[in-house]
Amino acid sequence: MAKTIIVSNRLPLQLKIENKSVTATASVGGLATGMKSVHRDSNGLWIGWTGLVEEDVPSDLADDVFEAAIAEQCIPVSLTAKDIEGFYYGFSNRTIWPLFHYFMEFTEFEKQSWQSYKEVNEKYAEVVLDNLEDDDTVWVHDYQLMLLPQLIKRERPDVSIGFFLHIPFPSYEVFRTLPYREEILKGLLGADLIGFHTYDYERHFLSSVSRILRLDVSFNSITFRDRLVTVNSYPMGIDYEKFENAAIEHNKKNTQDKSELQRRLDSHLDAGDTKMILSIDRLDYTKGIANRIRAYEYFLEKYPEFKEKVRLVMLAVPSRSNVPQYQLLKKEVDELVGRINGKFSTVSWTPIWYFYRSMPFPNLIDLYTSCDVALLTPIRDGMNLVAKEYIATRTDKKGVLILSEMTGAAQEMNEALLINPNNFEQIADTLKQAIEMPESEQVKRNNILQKRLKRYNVEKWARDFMTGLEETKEKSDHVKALKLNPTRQEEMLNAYSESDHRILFLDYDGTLRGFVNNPDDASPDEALLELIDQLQQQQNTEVVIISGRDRNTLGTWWKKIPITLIAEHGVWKREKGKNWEVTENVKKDWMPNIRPILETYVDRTPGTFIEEKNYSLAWHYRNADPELGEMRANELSTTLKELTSNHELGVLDGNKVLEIKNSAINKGKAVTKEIFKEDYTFIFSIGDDWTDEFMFEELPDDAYTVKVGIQQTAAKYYVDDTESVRKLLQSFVDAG
Ligand code: GDG
Repeated sequence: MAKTIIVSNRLPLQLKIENKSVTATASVGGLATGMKSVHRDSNGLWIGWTGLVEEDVPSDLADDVFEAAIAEQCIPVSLTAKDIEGFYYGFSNRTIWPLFHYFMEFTEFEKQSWQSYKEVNEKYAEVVLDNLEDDDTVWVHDYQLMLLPQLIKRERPDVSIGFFLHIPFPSYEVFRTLPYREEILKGLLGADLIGFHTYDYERHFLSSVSRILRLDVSFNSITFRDRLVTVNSYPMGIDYEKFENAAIEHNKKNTQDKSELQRRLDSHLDAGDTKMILSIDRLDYTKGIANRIRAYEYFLEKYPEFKEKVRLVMLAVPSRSNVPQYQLLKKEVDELVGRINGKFSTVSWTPIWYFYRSMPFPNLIDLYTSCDVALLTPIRDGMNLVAKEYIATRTDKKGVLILSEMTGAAQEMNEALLINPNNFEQIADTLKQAIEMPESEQVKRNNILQKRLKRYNVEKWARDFMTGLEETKEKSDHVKALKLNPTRQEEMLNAYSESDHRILFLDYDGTLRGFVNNPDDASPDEALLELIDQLQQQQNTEVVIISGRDRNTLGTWWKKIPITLIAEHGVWKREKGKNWEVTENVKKDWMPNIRPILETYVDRTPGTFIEEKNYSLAWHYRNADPELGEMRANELSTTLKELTSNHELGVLDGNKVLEIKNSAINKGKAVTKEIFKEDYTFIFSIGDDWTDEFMFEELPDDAYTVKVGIQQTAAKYYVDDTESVRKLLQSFVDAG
């Protein structure tokens, strides 16, 4: 049975070695819960690191560690202390983590840790490949494993691979500073589906792919080599029921069943003296903890009436304490808390309660349910699940969430009070607003938030991603079916050899000749002239070059070769051995009206230019900045379509070119006229862009239609590039 393999840096397990025996307990984090249906219910496997380095596992217990993991449907990747230093503390947490969270000043570019990152990704790949069977699906998680998709795809191109990034993907301007940016992007593009928490991260990624790798991006699809990669956003939810139920159970407890922490909290709550403001995060510089404390200080100064009336309950969970910035942050937070408590405390009041530790889940619920306000102020955060968990535990729908707009969660939680974490004035005012917010308003806001969080829970997130991955596979299968593989090519060559009357329609740019920056420089090279000449010399073979180019250029380039030329999508024709003639009676009176519009786009988009043909105008944007070019092309296309709709004019979206021409003219019409003139028994057409689709659609079903490049098409087959086109035509010549 086909299975899903989940891969993440850490396994969802806690392994302990005590008294020469190994015990494994499943951990219950958000990711593990979300993946439960994929992992546990469908015979899945989870591959990752156990948390124990090789040096810490006595050799006689290595098998036991493996067995303990297997019992939980997990397979360990064995890593050394050196691996963890270079790959995890090094490249993952001193390069990628700060850079992707826009902390460029903390980002270190160390060649050795990059080396270790590559080696460890290879180690993961090895374990995945060892466990991979036909039809399995792989879902890779997070920034520690960005090279893994490509490492798997390289060995197993048939396997469907998904990747999800749990942290932000930064803007191109930041990402481009990474020395290994190409490798990282190519590593990720091994996946068939790449998921992000928000549309903004998706947009940043697409922008980097288009600018750095200069690949074609169409909406959310990227053409990478012979594959289509889909990119989409899937905001991660929480295990809503788990938090809601825990809160319900918590609220039912009588005093003796309550935790020690809750009893202490109650003694303050019952006295009704203070409102509690909650803050929970890993102690990480991205979470804006120091800023939060300073903003709280500012609040107490700006609104002194709240002294002794509020308390900040701050849980900071130890994290990555091997990395210097985290050690410095710990020191800074300790000092800030000490200073502020020293400054404001009274005999009966401490403004900040600070816990630097991890708490068991029931205590987390104690905090969530006891605090009137949650103050979460990350400087950057991929999503922030704490915000969602706080809302899920508010069973009476009271409580106010103050949330940084720099978190992914803020995009879905508009009913929270959103703040800029750098604006102390705003945070202080918002704290006041939260404390004074009428209960009816709190209920109204939380009602909406809860409904949404309940619907988009973590299981739905995992399901949506898996469905997206299946759909991506179907989409690329559809395109893959068309690949002109050796068997299909042989069948085509047999038909070619057996035919006594053949016609070949060949598009020029992007088909016979690769694209160059200046279209005037794309004249046929000697090899191409020779190839086409040999082709036209074949018995009973009609060769037609059919292009959007103007007749002068085509005529000059192919002067010496006796073939038929069709120019400007079918307006002009030069039959073999004859002169040019107009085949369609077309108007040109629209040109003076449209040209000025194109000129404004040339002015506003550096690198673009207008090509004026006899019966059409073309705006080329191949040399423009890729994103700006696409954006302007969309804009211009919409404007032109509105303007031209009543004038029998059409706008063709070609390969990096928009062409405005009479809509009655297209390559489909032109080829139809040709094939009806004689009785052909082998019809072939090949082309790369949208304008060639007219040919593919109009030609009879038994015609051999071939698209150059992998895209949705009406053609039957596709080949990868212009080099393959030439090889194919050469095989016609050889077949005779
Ligand atoms: C990364 C991204 C993204 C916290 N303290 C304790 C405890 N927790 C639990 C919370 C919550 C989780 O840890 C923290 O999740 P966050 O989303 O807030 O933050 P990161 O750890 O930075 O996670 C983040 C996430 O991945 C998912 O994609 O949202 O942006 O940075 O679930 O409840 N749990 C227990 N004791 C604690 O003391 N038991």
